[in-house]
Amino acid sequence: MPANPRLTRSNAPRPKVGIVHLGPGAFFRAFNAPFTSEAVAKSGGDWGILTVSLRSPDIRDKLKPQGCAYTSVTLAPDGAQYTVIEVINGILVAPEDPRAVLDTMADPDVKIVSLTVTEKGYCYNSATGGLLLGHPDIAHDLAHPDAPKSAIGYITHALNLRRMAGVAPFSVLSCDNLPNNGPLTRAVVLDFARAFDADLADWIATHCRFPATMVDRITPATTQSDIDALAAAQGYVDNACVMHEPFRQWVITDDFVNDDRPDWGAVGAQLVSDVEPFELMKLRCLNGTHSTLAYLGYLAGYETISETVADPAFARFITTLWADEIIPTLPQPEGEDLTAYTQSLLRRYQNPAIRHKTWQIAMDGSQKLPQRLLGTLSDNLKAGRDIAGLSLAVAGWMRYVGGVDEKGAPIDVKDPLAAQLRAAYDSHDTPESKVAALLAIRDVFPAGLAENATFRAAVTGAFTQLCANGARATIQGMT
Ligand code: CS2
Repeated sequence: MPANPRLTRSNAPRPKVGIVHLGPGAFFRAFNAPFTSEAVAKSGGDWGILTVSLRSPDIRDKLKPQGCAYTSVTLAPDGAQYTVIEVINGILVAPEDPRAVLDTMADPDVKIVSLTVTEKGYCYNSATGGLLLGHPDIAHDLAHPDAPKSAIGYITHALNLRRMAGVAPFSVLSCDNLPNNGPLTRAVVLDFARAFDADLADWIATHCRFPATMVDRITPATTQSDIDALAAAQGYVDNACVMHEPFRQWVITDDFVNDDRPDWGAVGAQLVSDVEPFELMKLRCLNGTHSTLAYLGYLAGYETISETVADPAFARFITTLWADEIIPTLPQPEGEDLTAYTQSLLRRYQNPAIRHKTWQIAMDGSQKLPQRLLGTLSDNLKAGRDIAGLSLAVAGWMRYVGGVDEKGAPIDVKDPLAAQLRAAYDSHDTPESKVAALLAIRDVFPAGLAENATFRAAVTGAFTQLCANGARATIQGMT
């Protein structure tokens, strides 16, 4: 049989580049790029995207040979839909040519710099919300304006080039799952700018805009078998394809420099004056239970989220968690019914076509726990509400970062603090002292929460049970 040809880009005219996007990962290709492509198709505008990988050449090597076109595969329980996306005009690998990245970001035609660089890409301290000035990449970037490494370094130095050239700033659009991601990005950029040049900080504070966003589409990492299945279905090879669920939701604060942005509202994005209630809803209901299912599901031996929630005890557990411990902490986002929202989340998790690995979601827990679980816990403690389920989730994370599963096999823990977490876990023998050692890590647990006696007792009790009985029996005992 002849081999399938590689996907190639059509000859359709390309809009000029108006967006630089940092972080060309699967989520960007499944979410931001299709939204922008549809907005351009519907309402026009020079909103081609130049995307930048801050580290690895992998995605560039996959996208470039196909002219940066790729397939967005929508996986519904009853079948797949294929859309070729051609809105990416080019891709740069920052370490290969930092100057080219800065020059593109400084180009007056670029109106927006958006980013999906994951939680750790912001180099921020979750307790203070400020920039980690001692972070090695930040220290490097302050000393090397021509060759930064971090997203924050690129953004601030590119804004400086625009200021020097008398060009208006771009809007900075964070699309990561962080609380108040727009103001948070503004705070770290201003911290960086202040450490570099106080006048630059003033200029950014006055002229730049940092709209907040809530982004949502479940997008597992693409696997070789996804690429093979696409080739079998469509007759071409696309190494940069992305697989995602049908659902998507994008809520954006409508606050851009010169009101310049693609017409995302025409293709379903919600442009609002206050994103925060939507962000809290999504971070706490979706990401909070995603992480809960990731740790406890992994420990119970489940490979994916859909397998985990196919276990009725787990489905009951998160349903109760939503109702008793999460929804009561939330302000009402306009137009949302929170109970219906969580019911539809459970259906999204159940989609068997989405093979979202518990191991993938378990990554970087030290960066995710604060906004996904710990804020919710603190709110419940203040209000005197139940915390049993959320405490079990935190105990699941603790058991997981210990690095050995329930059968005694090693767990490949991916986390910037992995070594520190493992050391804290291993340097103590009893469940009580292991929990105490982990709660003492201030980069994860704020003092007020870590020292709360009710919380300590609940996490210690849950962790002891997990160690004695395993995750599945513990969950079953709770429901
Ligand atoms: C997940 C998210 O990997 C994770 O931590 O919880 O990527 C989740 O799938 C998205 O936020 C859904 O919008």
